Amino acid sequence: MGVVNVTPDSFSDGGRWFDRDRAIAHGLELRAQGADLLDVGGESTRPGAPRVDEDEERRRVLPVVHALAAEGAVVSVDTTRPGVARAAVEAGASVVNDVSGGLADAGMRSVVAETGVVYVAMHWRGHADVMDALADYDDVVTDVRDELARRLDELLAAGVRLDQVVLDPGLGFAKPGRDNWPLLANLDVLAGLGRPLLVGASRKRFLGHLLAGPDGEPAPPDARDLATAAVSALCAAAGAWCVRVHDVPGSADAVRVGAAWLAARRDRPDDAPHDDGHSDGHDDEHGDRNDEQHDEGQGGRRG
Ligand code: PMM
Repeated sequence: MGVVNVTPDSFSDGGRWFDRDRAIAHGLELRAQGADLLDVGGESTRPGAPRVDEDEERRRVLPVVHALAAEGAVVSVDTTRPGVARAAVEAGASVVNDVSGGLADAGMRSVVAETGVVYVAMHWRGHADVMDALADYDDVVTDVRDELARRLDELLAAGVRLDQVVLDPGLGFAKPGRDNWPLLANLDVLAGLGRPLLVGASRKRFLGHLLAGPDGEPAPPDARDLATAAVSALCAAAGAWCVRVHDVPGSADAVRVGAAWLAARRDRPDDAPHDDGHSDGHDDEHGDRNDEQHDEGQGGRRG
């Protein structure tokens, strides 16, 4: 999933695609680079960001959704507002990406049920202006899992079909740096809820802190793309359905690596003999395996 932020103030790409025509061109470029999905958003969710007026959000996203869908792109709308979601679906979006998982406005659930679109329900505890104060967990992995399970129950109770729902741990949302790694390292616990997972690690603060220089200053957002790609590979190897990223080429390749890794694990029969660490001396066999790998690799999932 490639990110198209039609905002003047996102932390990750602050205003670069705020102009409508540039946003559309950027979306098409991300698709050409390998994005299967384009996520169009008109409201920044960076910590502390103020809310955008609904009319302004519509003005930002709807023309971009319409133009990208008209070009044949699969478009997702990143919004917490049911009215914006419905209008975006009418303009051609086939996925609604709601960072609040239906909590910001419960009316979102009926829009999702009525339109039948794919719905990404992210783990969320409050809007950007207050979320940093809501980061209190007993155990972040089980707490996020349990809260996502409640979101799922609420959606089903509102008439949403189970197969419409994708779940997302909401990295960086009411989660300081230390809380993001256990979620990434335990995606299997979230996958236990039985729904596909979307992961949005791209350029986030916790990667900036990880990559801090000797002076302790976090790496800036545009220096976090290689680390983002590493996370994308690991997510794909863990079976994630989608990664949401700003830099598509790196993550598109990374996701292919992770998907090939996962496929190789799944292909191995349970009763295969364990490697005892000794070579059998058949070097040709290794050569054959490498050739197979070079021929394969088109079927992997994309970033
Ligand atoms: N992160 C951001 C915005 N939308 N949507 C989902 N589903 N998951 C995320 O992690 C997520 C999101 C914030 O990043 P941005 O400001 O760079 O778009």
